[in-house]
Amino acid sequence: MLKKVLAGLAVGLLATSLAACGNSDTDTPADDGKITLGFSQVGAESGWRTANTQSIKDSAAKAGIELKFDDAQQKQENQIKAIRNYIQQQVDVIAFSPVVESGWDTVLKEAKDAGIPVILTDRAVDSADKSLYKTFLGSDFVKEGTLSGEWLVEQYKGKTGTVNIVELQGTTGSAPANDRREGFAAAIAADPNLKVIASQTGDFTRAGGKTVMEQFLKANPKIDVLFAHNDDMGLGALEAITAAGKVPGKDIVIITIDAVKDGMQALADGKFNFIAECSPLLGPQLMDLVKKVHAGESVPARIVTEEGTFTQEQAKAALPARQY
Ligand code: GYE
Repeated sequence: MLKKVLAGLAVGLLATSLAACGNSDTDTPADDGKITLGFSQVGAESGWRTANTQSIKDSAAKAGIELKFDDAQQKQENQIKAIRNYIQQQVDVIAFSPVVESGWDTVLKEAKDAGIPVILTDRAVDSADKSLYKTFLGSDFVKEGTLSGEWLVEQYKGKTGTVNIVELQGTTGSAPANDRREGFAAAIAADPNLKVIASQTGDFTRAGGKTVMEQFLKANPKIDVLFAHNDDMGLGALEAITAAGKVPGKDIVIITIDAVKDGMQALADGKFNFIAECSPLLGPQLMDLVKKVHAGESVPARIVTEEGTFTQEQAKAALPARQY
């Protein structure tokens, strides 16, 4: 470790001359025998993301993997920059959670040409060339949307009259926003009374959820249901709903996705009505995959996270043991 720090210092001081001589053996990431993983995280936009970052950091330490971590602040350009840095530093493996689905082919090709395997975690890319990454570990977002929609259909079974739904979408162009929207829309199509009357992005943040919900409430006198693509936007929306003199969970039925602690608390308190779970605890599986791809072993092309759903009663029961 000390050797690495000193090597790092020397590299810093002599950056120009070293660059001229090419790579020095003393600063290659693998010189202490550890696998080096470069990880580019989306940002810190939600409770889910905080738990995901913690899981990745904890499990890297536990697995003895040297982690280089970068927070892209929800910007694709920052992620591309981080990935290019990891390529230049010749890390052993690169993993990242792509903020949006499109626009990754060039940088992924650069990693491939440099012989560095790439693992996608949490979110997918839409690259047609599947050889650009080794595997994708994460949730089935379409299913989360479907389960949310199916629950709603069940609630309004046998009832008459139009049900006005507003939707708080996740980050525009992100896999979870695209897929959750799609799954939900397909499920509620089973009941023609269920109508999405407004749908807009709140960027997966509490602040976004609050602002957009305020606009929804102003523009629509009758809102029966809110479908928020994550807990945080739902939590932000609670403030707007209360401020508008309505009772969340009663006047407006609220469905969210994630099941982080604050969301589960709102569900147990009767402010939310249903949550489709999305697990952020991807770290341990990711580290296993990192070891395998580094060793040249083959891994499944897609690994789907296991998750369930929660009603208010189930949230009350699960809350005391909830880790995040
Ligand atoms: O649902 C949301 C976060 O990509 C699954 O990103 C993740 C989503 C999660 O900001 O809370």
